[in-house]
Amino acid sequence: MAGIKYFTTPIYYVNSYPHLGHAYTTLVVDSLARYYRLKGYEVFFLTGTDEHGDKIVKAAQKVGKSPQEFVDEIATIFRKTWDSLLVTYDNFIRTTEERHKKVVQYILQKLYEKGEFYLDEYEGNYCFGCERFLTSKELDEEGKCKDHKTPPVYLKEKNYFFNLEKYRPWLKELLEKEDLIYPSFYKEEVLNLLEEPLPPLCISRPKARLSWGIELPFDRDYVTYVWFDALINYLSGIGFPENPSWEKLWTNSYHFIAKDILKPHAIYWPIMLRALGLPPYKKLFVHGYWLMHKMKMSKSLGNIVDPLYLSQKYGRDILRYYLLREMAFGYDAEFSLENFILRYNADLANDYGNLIFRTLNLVEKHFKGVVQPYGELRPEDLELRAVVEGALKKYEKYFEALQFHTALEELFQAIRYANVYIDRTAPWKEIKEGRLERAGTILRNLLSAIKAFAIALSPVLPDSSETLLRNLGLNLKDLSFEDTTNWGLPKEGSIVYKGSPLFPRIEKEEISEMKIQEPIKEESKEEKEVYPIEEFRKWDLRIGKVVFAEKVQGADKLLRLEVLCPEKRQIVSGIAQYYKPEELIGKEVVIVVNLKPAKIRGILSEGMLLAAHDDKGLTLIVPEKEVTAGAKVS
Ligand code: ME8
Repeated sequence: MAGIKYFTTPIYYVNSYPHLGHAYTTLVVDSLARYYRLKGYEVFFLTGTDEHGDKIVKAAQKVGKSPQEFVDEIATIFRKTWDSLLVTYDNFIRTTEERHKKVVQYILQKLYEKGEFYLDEYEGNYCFGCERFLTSKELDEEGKCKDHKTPPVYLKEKNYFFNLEKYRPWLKELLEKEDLIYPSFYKEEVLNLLEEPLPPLCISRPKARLSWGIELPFDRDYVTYVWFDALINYLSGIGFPENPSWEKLWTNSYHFIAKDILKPHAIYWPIMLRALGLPPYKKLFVHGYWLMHKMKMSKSLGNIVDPLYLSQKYGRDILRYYLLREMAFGYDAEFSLENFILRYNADLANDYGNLIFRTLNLVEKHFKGVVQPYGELRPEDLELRAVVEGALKKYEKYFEALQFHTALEELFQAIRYANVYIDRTAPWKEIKEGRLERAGTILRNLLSAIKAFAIALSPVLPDSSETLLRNLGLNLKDLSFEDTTNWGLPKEGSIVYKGSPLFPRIEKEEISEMKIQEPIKEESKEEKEVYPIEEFRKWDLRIGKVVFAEKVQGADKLLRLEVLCPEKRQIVSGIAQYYKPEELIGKEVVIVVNLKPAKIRGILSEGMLLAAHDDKGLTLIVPEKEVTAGAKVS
C-alpha cells in the first residue's frame, strides 16, 4: 500500500439545495480520492451535512416543516446529488445522528473538565445569518452585517465561552513553522488575523432562544454553538474515539474548503484540537469562489447553478471536467454556460472524442476490431510514447499539487499530439496501399495511448473512462495508474469496439435552448388559447413500432430509438429515466412525424414520441390494440 489519505469536504448546511459551489469542492475531493486509489493508496473520503442552528430552524419554518423532517429531506437530496455525480464518498455524516452527538458531548465534557470553558454574561450585536456576535469591525457604515447586509439584533445573554486567546502564540508559531494551509496566501491571511488578540468563542446558545442543537452535557439549559458542533464531524465521521482506526486516518487528514470558512478551520479547529490534546490536521486546502456575473454564487443571492440539472442535461463527466479545468485552485472563477460548451466542444468532443473515434473506427473497419501485433517501431511511434509519458509525469505532478487545470492541459497537449501523429502516420493510407502490418502497428500504438489517457483521466471522467476502457477490452477495476505506460495494453488479439460516440458535439442550434437550472414553470393561464381544427390537422401523427433502442452515451436522460412508421426513423427521446431500452423494443408508440429533424447530442432525431406526464413520472401513449406501423393518428 502506497500510503493513507483521509479527505474531507465541508459538511454543507441543509438550509437549501446543493449548488455548483458545493459540487466543486465535492468533485475536487472525489477526483483526488479516485486518483490516489488508482495509485494504490488507502483512501477514506468523508462528506456530510450540517443540520443544527438557527438558519435551519428558520428554513424549516418557512416551508411549514419540523426541523427534523426538513433536514431529513435536504440531507437526502445532498446524498442523492453526490450519488448521481458518481461521488465515491466512504461515509456521509449528519450532525443530527446519534453517533455524532455522542462525540460532540464527549469532547465538550472533556474540555469542560479541563477548565477550558467559563460562563459569562455577554451583550452585543448578534447576527442570525452568521449565528454569532459581531465585532464593530464586522459591521458596515450603516451598522449592518457586512456579509448578510442585515442589521444585527442587540442581545444580552449568559453563555459559555472558550478562551482562544490563550492559544494564539502557539497557533502563530505552528503556522509560521509548518505549511499547514495551501495556497500560502491564505496562511498569510490567517497570520494577519493572529496579529490581534482573539476574542473568546461563545460555544453555547441558551435553549430558551434556540433548542435545535446538541445539549451541553454539563448544562441542560444550553445547546452547542453550530460551528463547535460542525467541526467535530471530522472526528466523529471516522469513529473517534472508539474505532481504533481513527488515529491512522487523523494523522493523514486533508480538509478541503472554500475561503468563506477559513477562520473556523484555521483558527477555531486547530485550537479545539490542541485543547483536546490532539495533533492538527495534516493540511487545509482552500479554494476560491465560483462567481456568477462577478458575484459569489450563493443561495442567499440566488445566483446559483444547479449541478444536478447541468449534469443530467449535458453529462456528469462534462460537468466534472469543466469544473476542474476552468478553476485554478485557490482563485475565483466565473461560471458561464458559453464557456462550459466551448470547453466541452474543444477538448472533449474535438480533441479527445475525435482521436478515440478515428482510431477505433479504423480498427473496427479494417481489422474487425482485433488488436494487431506490433511490427517494427519507427522513430515517430517512439516519439508518441515519449510525449504521452512526459505528459503523464507532468499530469501527476500537477494533479498532486492540486493544479488540476494545468494537469489537464498537459494531458490534453498529448491528446492533441496523438491527433497530429495519426495525421502524419496516416494509417488509412497504409491500409489502402496494402501495408497492413504498419497500419496495425500505428493503431496499436494509438490504442495504447488512448488507454493511457482513459486511465489517467478516470478520476475526472469516471463514466466515460469506464466505458472507453470496456470498449478497449479492459476493466478499470483491474488497472492501476502504472498501467498508463504499459504499451502492451490492450493485448494483441483482444477485441475493441467503437461503441457510440462518447463526447458528441453540442451543436449550435442546441445552445440557445440551454439552461443552468430547471426552468420555473409558468403559472397556468386562466384562459387557454383555442385553435381551429385545421391547426391540429397540420400535425402528422403516426403509429410507430420500436425495433431498436439504446442509451445515448454520456446523457442520462436520452435514448436513441429506431422506429418503423412504416419507413425506419431515428428518434432521440428524453425517456431514459422511465424506460429501459429493452422494454421498448416491439412497443407501438405515437409519433409526430412532420417535425423538423433536429440534432440532439450530435445524433439526428426525426420525430417525437407522445407521452403523458404527471407527478409520478412519464408514460408513453400507446394504442389499445395492435395497429399497422405507420397508421395515421387523428
Ligand atoms: O459553511 N464557490 O456550509 P455551506 C465555491 N456548514 N465553493 C462554494 C461556493 C462558491 N460560490 N459556495 C459554497 C458551511 N461553496 C458549514 C461548513 S464544515 C465543518 C461546516 C462550498 O453550505 C465551499 O466548499 O455554506 C464552501 O466552503 C462550502 O460550500 C460552504 O458550504
